[in-house]
Amino acid sequence: KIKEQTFEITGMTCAACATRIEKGLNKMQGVENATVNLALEKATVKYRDGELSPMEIKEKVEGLGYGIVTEK
Ligand code: 9UX
Repeated sequence: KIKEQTFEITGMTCAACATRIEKGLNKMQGVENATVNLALEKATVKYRDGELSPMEIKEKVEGLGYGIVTEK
């Protein structure tokens, strides 16, 4: 089953930050599609439930050096 989760991202200061996060997330096993909006400071991730969890997504983004909070 595919789920979609939105996250608030902090610490992005240039457009390349958003691209870095997007590429990092899209490389993860279980990610269907990830987009990052720099202006809105949001990431939207479609992922395959059972292959990946929101916690792993958070750990990935934190490992890249940004802050991340699950929305809702
Ligand atoms: Mo821009 Mo972001 O030079 O990690 S890529 S600040």
